[in-house]
Amino acid sequence: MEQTLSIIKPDAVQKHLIGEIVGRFEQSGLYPVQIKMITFSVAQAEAFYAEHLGREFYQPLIDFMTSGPSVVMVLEGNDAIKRNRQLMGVTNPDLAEPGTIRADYAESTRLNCVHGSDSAASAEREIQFFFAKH
Ligand code: IDP
Repeated sequence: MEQTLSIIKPDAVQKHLIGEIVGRFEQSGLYPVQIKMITFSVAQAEAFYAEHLGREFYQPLIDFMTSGPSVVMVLEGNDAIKRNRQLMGVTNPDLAEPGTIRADYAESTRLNCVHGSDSAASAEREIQFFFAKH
């Protein structure tokens, strides 16, 4: 069993896609084991996306991620990191495989519905970021 961090971003929450997206995960054997709804603060968004500081899309990304509530969850399942990325599709929805979340629902490379950890190291860091034990 492996764990990964998934975010349903503000665009997808606004479009009432929480149930649809969580349903796809569950039907694929990726089960939420922790879940919460948060509105990112600017500080949280900047820290979460620190690796993109300086890129031209960084500030619009921070504005987008702080624009409304997101659903943050830990998904558990076999090969969860890679399989979540497959279900999501690639960053640009025009290039995403048909049937992926981004191909079906994302309206742009920025407003692309979901986040998923891209490696074991990222998954560990990102799960800790949102679900640190106190
Ligand atoms: P990922 O979410 O597919 O892992 P990253 O390269 O880590 O993609 O980028 C993080 C997020 O930043 C993307 O999901 C998207 O919302 C936004 N983003 C990335 N590249 C661009 C871009 O070229 N234009 C606009 N937004 C972008």
